[in-house]
Amino acid sequence: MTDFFEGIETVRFEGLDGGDLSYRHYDPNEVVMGKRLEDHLRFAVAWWHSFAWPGGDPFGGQTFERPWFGDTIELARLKADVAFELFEILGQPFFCFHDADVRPEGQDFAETTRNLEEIVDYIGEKMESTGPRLLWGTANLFTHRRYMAGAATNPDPEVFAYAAATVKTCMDATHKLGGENYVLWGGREGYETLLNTDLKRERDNAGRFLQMVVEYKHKIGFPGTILVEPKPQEPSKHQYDYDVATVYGFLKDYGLENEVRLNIEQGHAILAGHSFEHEIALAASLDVFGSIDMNRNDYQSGWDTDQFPNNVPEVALAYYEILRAGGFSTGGTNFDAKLRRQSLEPVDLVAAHVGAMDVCARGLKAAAAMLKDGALEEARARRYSGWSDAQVSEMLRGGLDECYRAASEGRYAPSPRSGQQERLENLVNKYV
Ligand code: XUL
Ligand code: CO
Repeated sequence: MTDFFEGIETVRFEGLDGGDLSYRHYDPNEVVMGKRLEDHLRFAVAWWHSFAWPGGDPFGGQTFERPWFGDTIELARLKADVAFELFEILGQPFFCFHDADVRPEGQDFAETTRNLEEIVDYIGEKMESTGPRLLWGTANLFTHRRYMAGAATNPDPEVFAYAAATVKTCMDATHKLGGENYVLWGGREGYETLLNTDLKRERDNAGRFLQMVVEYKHKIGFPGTILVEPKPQEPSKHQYDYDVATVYGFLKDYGLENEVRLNIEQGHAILAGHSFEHEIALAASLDVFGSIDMNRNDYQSGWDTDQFPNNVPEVALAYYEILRAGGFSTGGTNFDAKLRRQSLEPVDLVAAHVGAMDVCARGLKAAAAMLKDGALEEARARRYSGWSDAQVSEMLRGGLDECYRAASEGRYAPSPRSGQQERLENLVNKYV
């Protein structure tokens, strides 16, 4: 036991009148649509933001003073101790990590790998004795200076190889810990300027890299899902995994659309000019939806602010699409969210997650109520009901000539109908 969270009790569901550090909406055992809320939401804490991030911004460095900051195995163990204490306080069923979040960097690849293996064993013991599971593991292929021009898309093949070797060690670690997914976010897989970039080669190299990941997954028998996390820019000016549509085209090009699914993040969707629910709905419709990184971007700032979610109507629409798609299978709700840099106290870390979990629970329950009500789905079905008409398949088969003939004969004389947007929005507001 460390003393980091001293005086902070385990957080419990207390209902609407509950205290500051209680769940007012998230009762893990509440059954919604035949499933416990905990099993619907599958919450995860992100190691990088909660334990590794020092609180810096482009104008200033570290604001957080954590007793585990430093690059030694002993401090990495202390960090893991505190992490598992937070999971216990929150009752979090899952966590996620990058290699660089949990282990110190060594002098060379071999030492770095030994450090990772040592700390993964330690984490494994803690998982066994306390219960939380690994939602996903991933490799940090963007912080170290060797990756400044990308990893899989680096102009230097030695960096490609180093990154691939690192991914192998992270997949091994994820597999060993029983991880349910493995994530690849293309941190610097993009470019700063086209003037020095061979775009076609870089895209092909990224395709081969992902094929190698999938081949290795099958080789070691990793049963989890490989997930790609789209983001349009930041840190690179342009990133190849721009958004769901772009990644889907990429997967098709490299024959991976049945092997890889998507991890969709609210803030990344906003940066790409989409809504979170749009990205989820599109992935679901293409049958590549996997998991979500739940957070909130500031709508004015224009960068990835990674705040904890606090907007129930938005979150409800996201979970509405997830429930329509049948809910999570191996995926879950990972809080890829960080404290504001002035939120110095250990209790701030607890409160941030408590609030976020409550927001998600409210959102999911609202989404389930909207589905149960059925009016939205009925309105959608009514809007497209013309497509079940027999003459429609004839029209589709017949091509332009058939459409011309039918329209000339007056068989198609469309009369515009209301899209009913305001009425549908009113319906949503009934539940959020
Ligand atoms: C960065 C981001 C990452 C990924 C994992 O914007 O979202 O934390 O989720 O590498
Ligand atoms: Co993310």
